[in-house]
Amino acid sequence: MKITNAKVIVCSPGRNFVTLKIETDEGIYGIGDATVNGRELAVTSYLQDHLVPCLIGRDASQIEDIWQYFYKGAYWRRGPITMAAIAAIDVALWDIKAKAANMPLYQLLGGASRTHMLTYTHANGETIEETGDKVAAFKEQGWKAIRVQSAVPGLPVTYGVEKVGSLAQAEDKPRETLWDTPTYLRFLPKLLDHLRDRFGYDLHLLHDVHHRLTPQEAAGLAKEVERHRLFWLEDAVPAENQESFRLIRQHSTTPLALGEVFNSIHDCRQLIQEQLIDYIRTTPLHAGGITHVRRIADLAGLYHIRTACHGAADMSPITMGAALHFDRWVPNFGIQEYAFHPDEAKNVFPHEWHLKDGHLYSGEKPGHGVDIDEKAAEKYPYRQAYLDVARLSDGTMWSW
Ligand code: GCO
Ligand code: MG
Repeated sequence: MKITNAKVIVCSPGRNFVTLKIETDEGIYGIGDATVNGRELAVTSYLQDHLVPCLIGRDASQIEDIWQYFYKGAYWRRGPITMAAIAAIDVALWDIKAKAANMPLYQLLGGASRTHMLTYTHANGETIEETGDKVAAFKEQGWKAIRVQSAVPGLPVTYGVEKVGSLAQAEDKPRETLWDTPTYLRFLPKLLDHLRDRFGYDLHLLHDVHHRLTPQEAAGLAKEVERHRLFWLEDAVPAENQESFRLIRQHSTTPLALGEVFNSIHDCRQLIQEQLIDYIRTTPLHAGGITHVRRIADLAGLYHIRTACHGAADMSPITMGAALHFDRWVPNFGIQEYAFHPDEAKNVFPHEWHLKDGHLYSGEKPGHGVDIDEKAAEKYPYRQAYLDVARLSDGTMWSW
């Protein structure tokens, strides 16, 4: 089966998405997501200008060889742009292979290990009470796991406490926000105290620190919130330095998750092998597609670490489809994140996966079950948008 055409489609149905569509001489096509939030056009060019010309004419069934060809062949290995571009090709090729086999993708991966996926969503409130009310509403809808974020009093903007699914900022420059660690560290336990008092312990609560603490601060926080029995504390520390998680581990039993910004198994090898984390958040987009995420999951499985695919709304419904087929198969599944795509995105990317009672279902259609309506996509041209940046009150740049 020869690849006859591959095109990159950039659209903004509520937010920006970069899609690769691969066509074959047998009339079967597949699609993959290449979105890197805030850097969309870099990966678009990487695909269009550098990978697509080398893809045409190749045998679509050689997924592994094509992955290695683009990974080793670049010479400049790894990095989010390279790995997202390779992922888009990889996911589109798995889609084609599964459609050609007339099977849902999870069957090709080895068959189902479960029927449906435990999923968490986001309760974000301006106040502790408002966050609690949102948790109550999700609980009512059947959700079993909820990530809780609340505006930190005194800070003008807090990560996560924004309209769900919206573009970060449709502006020509990133918005500058303010961060203050001591205020946050005093505040978070109060939010969790309120939620445990109100809802008890029969509900999974998660929290995302979003890379803002030092290892020593994170160790103190993880120890203090042990009493709240979190499902996890996410991205407590920026993880370029994998060893820094040793300090947190030595002081606390709070489960730790990270990896949404990782793009390779080498970013998490030490974290996994030293058992410094409990959940690995790599997803089949930013970490090199199904082919590479499967390798990470297998390594993690040896060390009792479970998967937890990143599922923010800045990855298209295609990534959610691919992730759900991966989740359906992976033996060491932990949880899946879901942050609701804008309605316009649902029209551009018709999909079979669906939500019921706080769980996601992959669907049974051949392939990954997600399509693109190219006519509908044309109605939503790309808009420049950046993620926020953060500074301390004296102007020092901080991690957002
Ligand atoms: C999460 C993430 C996101 C990221 C976003 C950046 O846990 O879902 O932290 O909210 O901030 O994906 O593009
Ligand atoms: Mg996160």
